[in-house]
Amino acid sequence: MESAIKTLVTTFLSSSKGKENLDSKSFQKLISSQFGSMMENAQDKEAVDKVMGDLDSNNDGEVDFTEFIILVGALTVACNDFFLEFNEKSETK
Ligand SMILES: [Ca+2]
Repeated sequence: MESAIKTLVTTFLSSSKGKENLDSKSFQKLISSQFGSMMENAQDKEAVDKVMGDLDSNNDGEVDFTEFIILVGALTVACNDFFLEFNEKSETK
């Protein structure tokens, strides 16, 4: 878990080039490079802009680390649900 947290922080900081916020271009780059297999529309700029708008809770047009973690949390929950469902299906076989 510690290494997962370290990866989150370093990935965010390398995408933001050490800044506290990701602008829309950096956010799109991070999403398509890191979540390409999890998010269907990772290459679609409009779809990514919508996700970014939903995350940007303080409406400053950028995504800070706290806002970014909400997305990671939501994707982690979705991933967990998928595996739980998968296990249930394989157990009933
Ligand atoms: Ca923001």
